[in-house]
Amino acid sequence: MSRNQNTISLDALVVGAGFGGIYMLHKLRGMGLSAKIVDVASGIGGTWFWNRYPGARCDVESMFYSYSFDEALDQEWEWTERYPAQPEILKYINHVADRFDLRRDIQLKTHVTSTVYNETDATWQVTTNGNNDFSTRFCIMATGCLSAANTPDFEGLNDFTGRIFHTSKWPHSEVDFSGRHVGVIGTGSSGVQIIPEIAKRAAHLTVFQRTPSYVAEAFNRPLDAADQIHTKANYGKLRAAAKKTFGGFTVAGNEQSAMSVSEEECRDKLEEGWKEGGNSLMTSFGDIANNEKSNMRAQDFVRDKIRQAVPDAATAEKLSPEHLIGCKRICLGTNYYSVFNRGNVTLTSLGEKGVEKFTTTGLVTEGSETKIDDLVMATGFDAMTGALSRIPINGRDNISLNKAWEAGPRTYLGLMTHGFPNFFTITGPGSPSVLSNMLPTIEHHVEWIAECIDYLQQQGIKEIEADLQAQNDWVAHGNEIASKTLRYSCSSWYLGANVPGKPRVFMPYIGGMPAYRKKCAAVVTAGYEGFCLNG
Ligand code: N01
Repeated sequence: MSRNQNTISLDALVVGAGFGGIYMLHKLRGMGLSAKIVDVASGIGGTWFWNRYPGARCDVESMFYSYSFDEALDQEWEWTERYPAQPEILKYINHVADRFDLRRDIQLKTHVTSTVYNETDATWQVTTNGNNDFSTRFCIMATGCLSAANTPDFEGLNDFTGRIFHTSKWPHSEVDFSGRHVGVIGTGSSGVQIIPEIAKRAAHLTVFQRTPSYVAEAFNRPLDAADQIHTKANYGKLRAAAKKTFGGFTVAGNEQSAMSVSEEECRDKLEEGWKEGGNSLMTSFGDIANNEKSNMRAQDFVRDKIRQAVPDAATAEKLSPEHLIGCKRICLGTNYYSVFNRGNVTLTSLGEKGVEKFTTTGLVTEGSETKIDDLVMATGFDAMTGALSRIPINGRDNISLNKAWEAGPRTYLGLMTHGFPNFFTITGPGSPSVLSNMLPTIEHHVEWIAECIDYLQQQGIKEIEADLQAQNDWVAHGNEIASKTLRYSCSSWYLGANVPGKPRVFMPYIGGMPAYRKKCAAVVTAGYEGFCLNG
């Protein structure tokens, strides 16, 4: 029963005002449906609203980290840099919300406290901490893959008297590190971006590293007019070509095996990829991600780059990863490694015991205390499932999503879960999501969901739900192909390995965007094969 006086009835409620939610609302409106977005944040932007730490930047090129659904929008927006910084991305999504007059249906500062399916009238009852609840036919979770912060439960953290920050919940006002002793825990993508920024200002920065990362040089640069004009004139063609690539990125890459060429030729090609910047290193050859020997050549290449950037052999050694390259998501940095040449930066490798405990004045590692004024946790996310598992979601027969997913997420196509009718997940686990360029991937899901809802309306169908067998087959297929890849072999957040107690299941679908798009389209053509359509 609802605690609040007001319950707003809707055709569709979208949870999350990031890129997925914003486009979903626009689409639903266009179909003449009553729809709203709720988001706990005080502004729109999803992950880009929260991750406003110094240095935050996207590792996908700006002109393709943008919506494609409106040609005029494509043509009018001017990106300023090759890789967009967080403020520019946030400005872009705010522009989109205004341009399509979406704000009047976005309810911010509203936390969804539960989502329960009422079988009697086939509605989702969504309660919030705000002044109103919702009763909605369709519930669409646009809660993001990397939105729930992973905050390790460090012993004694509450005793620490200094300032504590998490990269994914960064304050809105500028944080001044000048003259401070700062500790950063975490050297993934967020750590790699924030560490050089803090180093510029702090009196001293200690980086606490559990696992070193492979960091490719971004070679970010301002976008000149010629870049923009060329891309804008060819947007359609370029976007269509990107859709044919594994991850929906613009760089198609070289199909050759790194082992099919001499060591010298291989290095030259990797050097070309490195200089191209960004992910081009990984696409220098077609099999870096799935042939261990080819992977080793790319690893050696980056380890040499580290030694070149960091003359102190002991530090270079500590910075050199040993795991397979690309197994964890490769980071994109700007002069990351050379920051460790600075006199005010210390790299501390965490031993077996990790961070042993916090004291009032610092943290203890390998039995000794490092005193710090400020702690920055760049410890990542409870990826893909965290945002959903933190909301009580109960479907048919009152089964909870957490129970249904207790051995790892189970979905059909990453779009729906058996037992949860009319409940969609945009870029949910079981879809390519984080292994692809999120913007076109989000658009694909939004358009699939919109088409599905339209079909249900046209056909007078009350409910759609993933068929259990189809879901089981999809999960088995996803696991089977993931288990054959090198990505399966290391402790990454793709596997949930960064969160203690989380089931180790490879969560994104690793069959590539083209195969995935084909499957989603085939399902529709076959009358929503693998889904149960009721009533
Ligand atoms: O998080 P991460 P992230 N004690 O999980 C360490 C996207 N993103 O926020 O590797 C000590 O990658 C952890 O150590 P380990 C992108 O998809 C993109 O950096 O688990 N250390 C690791 O070093 C990315 O992949 C961009 O051993 C602990 C770090 O914290 C994803 O978000 C920018 C620890 C976490 O790294 C996540 O990136 C930012 C503990 N208890 C993010 N727990 C760009 O577009 C964790 N760590 C460029």
